[in-house]
Amino acid sequence: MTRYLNVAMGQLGPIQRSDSRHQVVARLCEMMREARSLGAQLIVFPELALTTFFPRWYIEDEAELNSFFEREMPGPETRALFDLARELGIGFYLGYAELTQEQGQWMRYNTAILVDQGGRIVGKYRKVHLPGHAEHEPWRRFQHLEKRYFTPGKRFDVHQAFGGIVGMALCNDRRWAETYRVMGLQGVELVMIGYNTPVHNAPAPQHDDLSLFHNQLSMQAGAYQNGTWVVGVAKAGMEEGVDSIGGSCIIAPSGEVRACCITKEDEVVVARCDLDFCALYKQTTFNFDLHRHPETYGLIVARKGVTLAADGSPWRD
Ligand code: CDV
Repeated sequence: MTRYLNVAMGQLGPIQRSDSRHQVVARLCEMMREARSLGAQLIVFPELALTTFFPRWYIEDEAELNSFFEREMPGPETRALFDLARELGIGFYLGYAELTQEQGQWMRYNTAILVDQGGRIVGKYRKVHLPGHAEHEPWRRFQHLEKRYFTPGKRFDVHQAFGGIVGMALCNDRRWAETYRVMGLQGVELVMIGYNTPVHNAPAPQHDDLSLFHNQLSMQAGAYQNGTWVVGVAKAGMEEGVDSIGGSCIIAPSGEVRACCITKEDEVVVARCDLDFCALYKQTTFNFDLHRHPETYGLIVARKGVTLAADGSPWRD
């Protein structure tokens, strides 16, 4: 029997700083209901979907910073999402800021969880590629302090769930080929990626006009080169004076866009994803066993950045 999975994008419009968790969770619940009524078995929400995108501010007060984080999941405000998921029989992916204790030390992560149709957490992912900067840089129109506020995650795991092999990533991860390939090597069939991408890129404003193009380009390449579905979901629109792209889309293993959102507001769009369609790519052009040459790829893990000799020529080990 063909393994169809009906997946919804739960794109969010902006969340302002004054919006309460209660208000945001109510929006998410409404989208969950809509998704289920459209036949979805799983809804994918954006990165940091419970609050405004707070890394845009340099926040010195610990208590204020921590107010954007969740200490437990589900917590008092988010439990409604889990209860509704169980009631409706729909799973969800949710991005949020995680505050947790490890060996007596408080740690902050940019996290996503996967919750099954019974309301159980079946996977957790902590963002690996944290963009931006760690110090206050007042020359920017707005800050992007992910490197200050979060510790990078360490793994790209996949999970057996929703009738297939699924994986998670967050925002900037989608621009890196390694993200998809590490999951591709574990047989991933559906990669979920929530994002917050400002239109304006302070270090490279020349890219601003290409923001939507780069968004789609990265996810299409990742999908095709690994024979997997990719579901990319934005928090979009004008949030606290900063405009972020929409462009949420579901991409097939062929690299084709299967469905996309057309607004920068709360929007639900559902697509039927045939997980068996992945095999058409995984067993032919991208049959890793037949065609990859890992013995030639050593530099990918041996080197972090480009290494050149003093005269600018390529460095040979
Ligand atoms: N939240 C993100 O990771 N945003 C980055 C921006 C800063 C470029 C992104 O890759 O979309």
